[in-house]
Amino acid sequence: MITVVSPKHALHNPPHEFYDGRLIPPYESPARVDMIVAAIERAGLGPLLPPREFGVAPLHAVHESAYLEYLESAYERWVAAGGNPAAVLPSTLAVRWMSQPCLHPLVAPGYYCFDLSAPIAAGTYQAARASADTALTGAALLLEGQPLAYALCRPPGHHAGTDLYGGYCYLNNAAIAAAYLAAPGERVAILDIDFHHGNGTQQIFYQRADVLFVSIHADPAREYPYFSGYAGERGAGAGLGYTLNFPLEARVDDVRYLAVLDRALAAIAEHAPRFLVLSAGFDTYGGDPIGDLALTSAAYPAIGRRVAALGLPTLVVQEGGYAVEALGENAAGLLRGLAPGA
Ligand code: Q9C
Ligand code: ZN
Repeated sequence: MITVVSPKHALHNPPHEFYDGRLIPPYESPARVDMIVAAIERAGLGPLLPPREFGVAPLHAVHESAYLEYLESAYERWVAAGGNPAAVLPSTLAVRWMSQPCLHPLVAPGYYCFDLSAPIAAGTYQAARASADTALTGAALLLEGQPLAYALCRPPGHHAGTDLYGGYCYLNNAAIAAAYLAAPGERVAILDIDFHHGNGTQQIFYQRADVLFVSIHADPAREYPYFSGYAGERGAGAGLGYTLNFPLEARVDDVRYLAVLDRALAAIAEHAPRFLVLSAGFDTYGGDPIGDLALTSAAYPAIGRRVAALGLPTLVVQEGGYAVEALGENAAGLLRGLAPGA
């Protein structure tokens, strides 16, 4: 199995996030990638390669041009206008009927983000571009015939929508890869097993029938992202029926989780996709500091074996997971379960 990972992830290192009225140290840290890389090397799971460069064209297939232009220059413009050089974090958010696109450099962030957990620091855009290239390289490997690739993306992506960032996510790596794989008219499925609902990925493909989006996550009635991820969200227009949400109650254990996973996998098999993109978060782990599910490390190889039984070329895209000490073991466990012959 090939892992794709870029050293540029470390360029994204904001000093804080804002949560419940407090500036706190970020849960989403560079150490996460280091732990996963070390575990992959320890387990002998195959080579680690740097990403290729794909330019901006595949980003435009998913994100709006004005949004991409904003992200590219947001930090420099913020600092030049007198914003805190530590990171971009807006004070005023564009919500519902107050959503005119005011592009003043200290204000535009509030038009393009939906929460305060995703500061833009000096290296954030470069890291986000490398993260998208990491997912695209994994997609290219599948197109070249690899049965399995792991895109060790950081920052993560599944909360980023066509023109919104938030939830530690700026560019939607999994969506960019899925759109790239779907481009030649192929059907693709995305299975999102991060603890949090993949609201950005859902929004990007909500009206499309060629890309099935299936997500298993904490019930948004009690957990982030709160305003999206309910079972009644099923797609719209041509995409009606091609979004499937499985909200979970608190403290779900391995047995219960795997039973829900089997239902999600049955829906994917019915779609008969050419490729599977697995948005993989490990914040479902019982020890995760921001999750409330109760999976053990043994769940991840079991999840991997079940997903592998679909028999689909699979791109694993790294999303969340904040129990840093266990993150390497959990990620390596999923990959071991997925790898052919495991
Ligand atoms: N106490 C991903 O896992 N804040 N993003 C939650 C919980 C935002 C998670 C605070 C969580 C975003 C990729
Ligand atoms: Zn998450």
